[in-house]
Parts: sequence; structure tokens; C-alpha cells
Amino acid sequence: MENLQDSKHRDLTKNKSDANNKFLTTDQGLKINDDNNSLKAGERGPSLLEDFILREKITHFDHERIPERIVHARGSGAHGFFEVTNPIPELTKAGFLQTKGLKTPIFARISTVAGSRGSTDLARDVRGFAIKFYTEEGNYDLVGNNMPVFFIQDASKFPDLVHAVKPEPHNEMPQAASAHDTFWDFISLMPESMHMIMWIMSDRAIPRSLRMMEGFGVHTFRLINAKDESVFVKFHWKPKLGTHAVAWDEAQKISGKNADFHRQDLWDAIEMGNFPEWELGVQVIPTADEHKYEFDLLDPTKLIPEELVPVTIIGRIVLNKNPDNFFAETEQIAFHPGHLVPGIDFSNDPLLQGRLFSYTDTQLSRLGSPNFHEIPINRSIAPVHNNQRDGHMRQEINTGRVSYHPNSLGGGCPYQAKISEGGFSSFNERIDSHKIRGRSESFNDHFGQAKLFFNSQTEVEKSHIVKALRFELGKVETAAIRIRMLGLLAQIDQQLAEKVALGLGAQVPDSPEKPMNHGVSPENEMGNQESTTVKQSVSSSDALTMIKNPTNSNTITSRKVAIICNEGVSEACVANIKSALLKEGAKGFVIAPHQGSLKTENDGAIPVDFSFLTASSVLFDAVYIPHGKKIIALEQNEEVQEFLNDAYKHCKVIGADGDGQKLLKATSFASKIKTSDKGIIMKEEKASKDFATEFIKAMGKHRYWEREENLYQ
Ligand code: HDE
Repeated sequence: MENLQDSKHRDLTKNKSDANNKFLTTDQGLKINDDNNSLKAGERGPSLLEDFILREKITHFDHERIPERIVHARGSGAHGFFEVTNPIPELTKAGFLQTKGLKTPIFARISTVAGSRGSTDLARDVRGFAIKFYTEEGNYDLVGNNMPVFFIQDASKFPDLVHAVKPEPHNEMPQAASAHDTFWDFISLMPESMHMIMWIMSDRAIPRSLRMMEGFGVHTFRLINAKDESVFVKFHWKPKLGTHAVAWDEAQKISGKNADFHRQDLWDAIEMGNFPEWELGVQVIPTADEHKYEFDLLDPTKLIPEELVPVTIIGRIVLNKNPDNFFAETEQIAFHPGHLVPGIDFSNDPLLQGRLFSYTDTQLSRLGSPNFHEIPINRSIAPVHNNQRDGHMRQEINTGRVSYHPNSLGGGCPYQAKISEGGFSSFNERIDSHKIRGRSESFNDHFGQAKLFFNSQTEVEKSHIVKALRFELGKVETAAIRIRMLGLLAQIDQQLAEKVALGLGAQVPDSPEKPMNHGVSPENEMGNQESTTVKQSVSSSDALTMIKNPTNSNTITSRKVAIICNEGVSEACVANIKSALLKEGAKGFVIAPHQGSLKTENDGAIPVDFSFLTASSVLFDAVYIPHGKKIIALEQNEEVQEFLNDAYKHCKVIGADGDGQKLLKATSFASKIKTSDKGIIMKEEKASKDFATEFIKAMGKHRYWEREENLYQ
């Protein structure tokens, strides 16, 4: 099979346009002589209607915007490839999974859900993670999230969920935030959301980088092999850089300092050649095991613990090229879980089933035409021939008189493919059932896996969940909603509920309120027979934590270090850390009271990357204070103090050598530093190799969260 890696790039080249050395023209190709002045009746006279050049320019401008995505409006995308490392022909006949080393071009778009297109990247939210595979058998879309479960079990509740979380309709507030009454009102009446609520209140919802998140297909899918045998699968993708988060206080500050933080991080990493990479894997469940577990495989509020079914890695996903044009590619790309190739099929998960309708439908209003598949980024590299015709902005010029099937005038073309010729056929599942509007009883355990998730977390992670809930519910104005939530949290973990209640100054209710009191009919309107809690066969799973996550590595590749400097800084110290970081693929940035250059201790000069005004600790992973004659003078600088305070508060590595230590010792937190805190590195000796090695090793742990114990009591 030909290696396909560049085939999509070749395809896109047909539509690329470069204005270098070209004349300015109208849309009709007419060369423009004056683009600065409209046509007027006299120099001081009115503009003339006949100015078709002005009219064309302004008309086009007036129509530049398209509706943003109803959800996932804020996103960033990149090109890349998927490479098979472990072919699985015994499980699927999908062509792009058959041959070791085969590279299929992809485009990935990673997004937040609730915020508008211009909203901050660091909102507490689930991240969408959608990947389009341009395979030889047509486009395959894996449209997942960075959390393996979802809020609701049935598609019919999706508009309600989204209405509840979006800014409130009367005043359009708050933007990109779930911390408001309507969201928690809805959630407190939806016990099925409790597992997802644990995920969204955990640090998974505030990733350090889009490159440091896991991806999940969420629903159960089917794979089908050439013998028409099927297995169920769950898709997982695991980041090479590990799964990491920022602190919530940090996330909020980043939103102010650089709302494009994640977008920029992804862009810069790719530009620098630090290509983000994930391993793609599957959990495989034989069809015979469909009913083996205490949860239903069709229930999207449940995951399959990796202790029960391990993830088999089948390939790697690499993002290696930024888009040429955000609108043409990242904005216009249209995903759909129903874009399938032979060998992959759906399950009957009722959330997935609803999605199969929604995605084409939404493109019709967002992209404006059923011809959205012709937009270059959406175009398949496999040939497209059918009898679909016309519509807005049709690009293809179909020749001949035949646009129907069957036909004899066109020789029967385009003809249907046999299965042996790659024709798609749905899995031949036997269905023999009553038509019902309801839900299976096997979906009724709403707390079992919420408990599993909570119990799997380290103490630090549990405390972050408590704080997140205190924050979110603390912003809720209606006391009854807060109390109702405490009642639900108590069913996950009594201590969790009590700790949250303490922060809210409220009491955990003795018996939780029934959702039925709030417009939910007792008999099954939500499918809501009483929630039951089923005993879990796994009580704790490391794959669910971030801190103990098996994907974690101690690489510091692409991490950023702030080097705090003043006039008279030791050039040797700066050079020492910079070169040591560079060897690890990380980068040091000089930050000083002013931009330009800084005089060094030997009357040399070093360039300054940022001033304290244009940089902030939250934009870096660690801080280093090198030796310098005048470094202690920064003690008086409020911005420097805030810089260091934040770095400490957000549990980052802080290092200092020589006189740099004096500045560190002059901070308000100096007296709190424990000798056991391995994230604080001080050395008398200047510019030593040992210091750099220790600093880098410390950064490998990402954060020293245990520091929070003496920060918040
Ligand atoms: Fe989506 N979702 N979704 N969703 N979703 C959209 O399609 C929808 C769900 C996901 O970068 C929309 O083109 C329904 C789960 C991603 O372009 C829309 C339901 C998961 C993206 C839509 C769900 C997702 C979307 C809006 C419940 C994780 C962004 C714009 C039945 C497995 C794709 C668009 C991109 C986007 C509908 C639930 C992932 C309206 C009805 C569960 C990553 O069609």
C-alpha cells in the first residue's frame, strides 16, 4: 500500500493561494489600481454607487462570519498522521489499521465545550478531541473527549444540558463557566451526571497543555473483521508527555494573562518541532462478554476500568503541521461520528445514536450547504462519486445526463461496491424488541463509578475536587440547589460532601431530595427509576488519577522556565541553565524589569525576552533566580514578589543559586518552605552542573502539590 502520509497535503495544495509577487485584483481577476480611495463625485463629493470595487470589498467583509459551533466553538487544530504500530486485522478489516508502518494523514481539532469562539482556553471544561483520518477508504472521524464518560445517558437530554451550562439566557453570563445556577440546577436533578461531575471537578478539566491530555472515544464501538466477526471496543489515546494540569487559581490568572494559552502552546510546540504525540489504543470486549460487567457497555456514563480490560496500543498519533489558515481548516472542518470506514461500526449507546443525527444537521446551518464535504479540509482523499447534486456553492462539475440509480444511460455508473470490493455494510446485529420510550434498568447505577473515580484519586487530587466544588457551588445563588448537590455528593462520599459543605457554610441533608419533586414524573420520564448503587469489581484504578497515572513520564520537553534577572546578572548562570534546558528540549526565558538587553556582571549584555509587565509566573512551568550583584534589589518590586508568590502557590519548581538565594529568602513564603520540599532548589555555588541537573530532575515531577498542605488549612 502506498504511504499516504502526504496525500492530504497534496490534495490541499490545489486550493492554496499565495499572493507573493502577485497583483491585487478583484474577485473577478481585475487588477486594482487604487485600493485606498473609493470612487467619488469630486474630491469632496459623495461616493458613487457604481464603485463596484468598493461594493465587492465591503460586501465580502459584511459576510465574513459564519455561525460558531453550538458547542465546542473554541478550538485549535493541527495536521498530522496516524501510524500503525500494531496491526489488528484479526479484529477489523479497516484498511488503515492493517499494515505496520502505514501512515494515514489526519487533522485534529481540540476544543472547550461551553465557551464562545473567543473565550478563554483555561475554562474548567471537558476538552473535545476530534480526529479526522483521511483514509484510502474514505474519511473516518473519531470524535472524542479528554474524559471517558459523559454527563447524560440519552441524546434527548443534550439540548437541556447545553442550555443549562451556556451563559444564562436573560443576561448572557457567565461566559465559558459552569459555576452558575442553571448548570447546577440541572445537574442536581440528574443523578446520572455524578460520575462525569467528578471528572469535570477534577484537574482533568484544567489541562496544562492540549498535548498533555488523554483522549477517549467515550462510547462503545464495534470492530468487524473480514470474516464478519465483531468485538466491542473503547478507544483511548495516551499522551507521550503524560497527563498534567495547572492549578485552578493559575487557570483563572492564565485566562487574564493569555486567553490563547493552550492554542499558543500547541502552535509553538509544532513550530519548534516538538510534535505532540499520543498512543492510540483499544479496550477489546468480546461480544460474548457484553453482559459480563456490573455496568452496561451501552451506558456512556460508565468506563471500563483498565484493570478489567487493558488497553492494547495499535498506533501513534502525531501532530506535525500547523494549519495555513485558521478559518479554512480549523473552523471549517466538520466532524461526524457517522463518518465510518468498513470494519468500524457503532454500538446502540443511545447518546451515540442521537449524535449520528446531530452532526450533519448542525453543519447545514454552520457551513450553510449540504456541499460542506467539498470544502478542502473536509474533502476525502478517496474518490467521491454519487448522485447527490447541486445545492449552495457546489464546486464539482458533474458531467453527463445521469444523476440517478439504477440507470442504463450511464452504464449503471457509479456502481455499488460488493463487500469484497470495499463496500460498507452495517454489522448484522439481530434486534428483536418492543418499541419503547425508556431506559434500560442496567443504566440505573449513578453513583458506583463516581465513587470508583473519587476513591482512585490521591489526597491532593481529592482536595482539588473539594475546592472545585466549593468554588462552583459557592457561585450558585440559590441555596436549595447547593443543598440538593450536597445530598448527591453524600451518595458518592460522605466526607466529600461534608468538606464541600464546610466551605459553603451549609449542612449535608440527611436524606437526598428526589428529582421527582421537580417536574420529573415518577414513572420513567427520565428513565429514572430510583438510582441504585452497584458494588464495583474494581475499588481503585491508577489509570483514573493524573498524579499516579501510568502514562506519566518525567520528561520536561517543551517546558518553559522563567529566569528572573536584574542588571549585573551572572551571564554564566543564565547560560548554564539555558543550555541544560535546551538539551532536554525545554527553554529558558530571561525576564527583567525592562525589555531590550540587560548588563551582566562582567559588563557584557544578554537579551531580555520579557519584562515583568509582559510575563507572569502562570505562563511558565518553573522559575530560576540566577546569581547577580543587584538581584536583591528586586525584593522591592511588587511584580517580582507576585511572580515568585504565584510560582510557590502553584507548586512549581523554584531554583536559585549564589545571591539569587537572597531574593528567594526575601519572599513572604520563605519561612513556610519545608526542607522536605524537593521543588525548591538552592545552591551556594554559581552556575554549577549539579544545580542544573537537580533543577531539571525536580521539574520532571511537574508540580509539588503537597506544598498546598501548608498553604491552605
Ligand atoms: Fe458532540 N457535537 N454532541 N459530543 N462534539 C458537536 O457538531 C452532540 C458528545 C464532540 O472540533 C456539534 O460540528 C450531541 C459526546 C466534539 O468540530 C454537534 C451529543 C462527545 C465536538 C454535537 C453530543 C462529543 C462536538 C457542534 C449528545 C464525546 C467538536 C459542532 C447526543 C464523545 C468537533 C459540530 C469539532 C461537536 C452534537 C455529545 C464530542 C451539535 C447531540 C458524548 C469533540 O453536532
